[in-house]
Amino acid sequence: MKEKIRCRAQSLGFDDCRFTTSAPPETGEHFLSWLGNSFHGEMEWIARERSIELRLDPEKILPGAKTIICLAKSYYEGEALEDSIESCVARYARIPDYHKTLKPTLEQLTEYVNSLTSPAANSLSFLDTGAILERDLSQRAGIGFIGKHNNLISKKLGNWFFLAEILTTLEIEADLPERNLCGSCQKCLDACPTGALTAPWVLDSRKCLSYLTIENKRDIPKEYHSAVGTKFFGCDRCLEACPWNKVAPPRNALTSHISELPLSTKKLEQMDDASFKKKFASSPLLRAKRDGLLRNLLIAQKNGLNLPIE
Ligand code: B12
Ligand code: SF4
Repeated sequence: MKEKIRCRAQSLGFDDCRFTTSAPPETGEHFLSWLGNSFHGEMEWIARERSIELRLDPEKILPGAKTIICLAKSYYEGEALEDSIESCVARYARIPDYHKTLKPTLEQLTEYVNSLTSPAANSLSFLDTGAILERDLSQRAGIGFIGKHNNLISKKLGNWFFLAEILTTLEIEADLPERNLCGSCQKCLDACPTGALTAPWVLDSRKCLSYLTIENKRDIPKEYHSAVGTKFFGCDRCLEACPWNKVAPPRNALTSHISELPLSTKKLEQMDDASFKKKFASSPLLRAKRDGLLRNLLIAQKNGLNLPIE
């Protein structure tokens, strides 16, 4: 059954597929102390009682669950041209929104998993937004190890990949966890321009440019404006610094959609929310909303961003 699922995952375009049990994640205590320190900032959804309860015990999400199928999908598409508009956006956001593009394939795989037994298994799939500690469980399944920058690093993919999971009532033998291979390397911590990585494996979202430019709906505190530089959506500096990326060849052909977006402060100012939603519908940039994107562009522009901004 394991090989069948792996083969189907591969034919659907996933770059890795591994298995773990549905037992609680090992680093629940870390998650609780992260919340206790308010490192989630204003992402209140992650701190709700029910969200915590489910993240600490996947079996509460699906009673009778036995296995978690962990999947990785690379988004590494080679290097963007220096000073191009793509280079000012986090890599994951240069391509159309993975929540939309990966969902149909994840659903196909989930249906396939259910069809393997009679009576059919019961399964639920997750892609970023579910109440599940994706990195933790994926490390236990052996997809990779959690780096000091908090991201999962794979020996074959580097750190440029999305995670997705299928929680299922099927009982499948677990794979071995990956061991941590960071060693004494601290390049990601040194690369962070805001000190958001307050210690290895500890991220204070309130200082993280990914949070400040995407999730945060308020002004970006002045003290971080120069750190934004010209990168107006998300941040990849800690990920770029990881030496494990040297082993990861580009997996996909460049499919950037960024240069087709109306990324002009003037155009954004003239746009109402409905037309913004329409124009940015398939882009991850939608998440920042019109006001957030405009806020970011104005800061980046002050820092020298020289793009089609009229
Ligand atoms: C909230 C969130 C954010 C927040 C908070 C980030 C954070 N570090 O928690 C913000 C907005 C800042 C963010 C940013 C980014 N995110 Co995000 N995010 C999430 C989300 C929705 C939840 C993460 C979470 O639960 N955080 C709480 C913390 C405490 O949990 P954790 O990070 O999983 O940490 C665990 C481990 O670090 C471990 N641990 C802690 N200490 C130690 C110590 C040791 C020794 C060990 C071994 C383990 C260990 O315990 C923790 C708890 O279980 C996940 C999807 C999901 N459902 O999991 C995506 C997710 C983590 N994000 C993702 C991505 C791609 C990003 C960005 C790269 C996007 C960008 N370029 O701008 C950045 C990276 C910033 C960074 N350095 O982490 C991917 C990561 C893929 C990967 N290869 O790891 C995910 C998995 C989404 C996906 N499905 O692909 N994100
Ligand atoms: S994403 Fe940027 S700001 Fe956030 S921890 Fe990494 S380097 Fe620091």
